[in-house]
Amino acid sequence: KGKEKWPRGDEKVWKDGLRGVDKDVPDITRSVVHHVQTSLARQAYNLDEAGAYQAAALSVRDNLLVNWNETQLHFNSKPTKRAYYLSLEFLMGRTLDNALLNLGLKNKYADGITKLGFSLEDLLEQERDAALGNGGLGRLAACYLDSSASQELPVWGYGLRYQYGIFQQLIGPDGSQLEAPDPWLQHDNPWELPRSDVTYDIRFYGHSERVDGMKAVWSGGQEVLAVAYDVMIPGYATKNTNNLRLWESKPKRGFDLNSFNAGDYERAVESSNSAAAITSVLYPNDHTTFGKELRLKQQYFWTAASLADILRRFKNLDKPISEFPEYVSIQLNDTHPTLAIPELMRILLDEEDVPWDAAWDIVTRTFFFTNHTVLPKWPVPLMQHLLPRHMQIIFDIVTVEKKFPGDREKLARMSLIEEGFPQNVRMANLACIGSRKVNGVAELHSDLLRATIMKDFVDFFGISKFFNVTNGITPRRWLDQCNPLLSQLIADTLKLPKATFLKDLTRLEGLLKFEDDPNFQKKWAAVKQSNKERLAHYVQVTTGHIINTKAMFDVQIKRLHEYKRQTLNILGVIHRYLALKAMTPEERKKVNPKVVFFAGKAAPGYYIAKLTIRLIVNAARIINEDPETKDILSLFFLPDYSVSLAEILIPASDISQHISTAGTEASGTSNMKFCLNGGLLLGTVDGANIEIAEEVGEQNVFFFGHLTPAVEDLRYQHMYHPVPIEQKCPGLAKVINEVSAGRFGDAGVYEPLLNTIRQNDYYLLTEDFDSYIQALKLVDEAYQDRTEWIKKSIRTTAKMGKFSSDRAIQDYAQECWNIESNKLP
Ligand code: 4GP
Repeated sequence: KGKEKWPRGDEKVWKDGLRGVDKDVPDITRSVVHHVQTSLARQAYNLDEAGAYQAAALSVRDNLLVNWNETQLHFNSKPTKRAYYLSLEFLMGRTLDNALLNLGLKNKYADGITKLGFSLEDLLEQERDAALGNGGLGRLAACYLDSSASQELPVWGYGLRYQYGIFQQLIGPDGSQLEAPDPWLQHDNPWELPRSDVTYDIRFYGHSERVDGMKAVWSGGQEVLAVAYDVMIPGYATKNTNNLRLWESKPKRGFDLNSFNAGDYERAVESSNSAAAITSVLYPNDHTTFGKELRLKQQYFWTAASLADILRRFKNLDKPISEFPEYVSIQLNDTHPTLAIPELMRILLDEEDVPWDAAWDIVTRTFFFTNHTVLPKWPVPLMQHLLPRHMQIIFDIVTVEKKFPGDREKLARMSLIEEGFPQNVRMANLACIGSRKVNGVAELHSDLLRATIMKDFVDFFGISKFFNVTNGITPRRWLDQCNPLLSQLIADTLKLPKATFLKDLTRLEGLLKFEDDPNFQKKWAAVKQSNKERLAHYVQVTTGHIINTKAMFDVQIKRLHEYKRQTLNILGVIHRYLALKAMTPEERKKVNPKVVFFAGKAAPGYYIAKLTIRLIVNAARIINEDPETKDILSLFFLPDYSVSLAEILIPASDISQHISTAGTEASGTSNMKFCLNGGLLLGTVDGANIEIAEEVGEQNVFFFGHLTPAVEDLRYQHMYHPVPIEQKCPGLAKVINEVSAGRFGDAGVYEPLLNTIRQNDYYLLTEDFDSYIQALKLVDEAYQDRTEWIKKSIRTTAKMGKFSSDRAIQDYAQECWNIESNKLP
């Protein structure tokens, strides 16, 4: 870089920006230059994009900190009821852009940074995603934090500060997924504040001795230190700035000096390593990791630290402990934080001297439980070893037994303990019994909970304990940030400031008035086109492929899982490819071109899901090179799916796929993101797809497949009266045979995947394949009439108001937490 002009940008601005020189310099450049000089100890002449990003981020952080401090002061100034969102995952993505948007400083920073010789866009690209989550559940938590702050609600998040987030996904030479660690903290993270003043001792193992009735003393074992890191969560267009507190584990005292002095160095650091290991890595979600001691340790470490912190804050209010639920509501994000229930019991019984019944009353008025998916269990022996006191408390909770003393079968189903070798603790039952309310995440899912796994509890507690909060997404990130052109077009068309609809998404309905306006339709189509070009550019830079942006863009992005049926999609693509191959060149000329995108990670231990990735990648290699078809069909698996990649893919999609077997996808949230950005939905009658169709009108979505009530019967048929696939679904059989025969390489490799369909076909691909292909055909036909398609797209966006996470958070605030908005003056 020797020949580069020194410094970059305007020399005077740099010089003026030096501390205390010229009072007239705009604040922003001055504060960035100040951070370059002092926080980074660098200078204008050697500053690269990474350094400039750090300095800009630190400068934005200064703004956040002022608001954050004021918010805490404001809420501490009088006794305020607060809600706490306990989530083992927060999939935050990047922060700088979001912070600038919410603070209303985007243009100012863009200008200031330009003056310093950089571009804001380039700096945004420097930031690494904070990927402390697996998928929907973690991203939902991030949207909820944004909405809570934006609505000036006193809500804090509590989570873990993993040293390594979700693994980085690479694709190996044979097309398989490879995993590498995600060292997201390698460079300083400007968005967190280490709080060495906020620490708690957390105990594991040891023994518990009953002292007096229901009380006990838990002692011995291992103690580790929980250290807080605070992440500021700015509200949109408000000063209110909430907190996300993440815990890091540390050894309580350095290392073991006795062993060190005796020359046993390994032993000396052993316990300190084991303490630090607790928060070292996020567990990938493969539903088989239960029973891992470290994961149970994570869960206890985090819930215990969070509760200690919440209790300390409550005690500052100087209120009797019986009033705890009047000031504290705690949301359990799935069963992961369920140990908070026995932990609060332990504190109340053993440390606060509250009698059992009063303690249980406090607990069951404090917690609220959201179910997102299947039900984990923990082996009793593991719990007994790691958390002996909590195991005692769980055995002491006999709420249900008291009410149905005679009904053995019912008791067995509802019990916290599942009999067997070993016995298991049923975390969902514990969460349900210990919470004031229980909810699912979409209407269908909540109905299913009430009708199936929670049925006995509905009989026991009454229906009013069980309700629904349909998930939502934040329009700040998922409209304005990811699709600035669309956001601007909407503002210009509705003649409204952006803040109007970014704060009240139902205002988008105003767009319906313009759906027939050819001028508006043209602008709408132009925005989509430019987002497709942005994605094409990304693909070209990352893969070298050039994409036809006039083609229909068809996208499926989500965790790889059998129930989400990426396999159905790829087999559908192959079906299309074979059909194109069978056409004459003349016939092919009439076909509308299509590009299919996949992205998503499979859990490292999930063999079948990984085979699906391999099949997609290898099918792409053949299909994209086939001179007969490559102009009308191409296929991409974009590696290392992340929030930031989703922000590029979603605005570019014409159609997106949400095709889970009916009754298996609790809600889905990317379906909402695509629709908000004017992408149409191809899906099964499942999760939130149903409510989306209710809003936008069924004529504007493409539904296919069996309905939930049929699924159980079909599975039964497959199990006991199997019909060979050639008979059941010849179209699919043909595709499977081609794959099996090695048409896409690797003959034999895919057998285990194909056998899941040939054999009991639990996810019902053979049942839904024909109607899926039919639906794809309808999509093709609809796309021919571009004007009608654009109208559908406008209508879809216009009717997405319900799916704002602002609405969802209001549901929680009113139905559960009983907290109120309180805007900073
Ligand atoms: C997901 C569900 O699979 C998805 O349907 C839902 O939209 C999302 O939670 C948010 O509620 N579950 C997970 C998980 O991500 O880890 O269980």
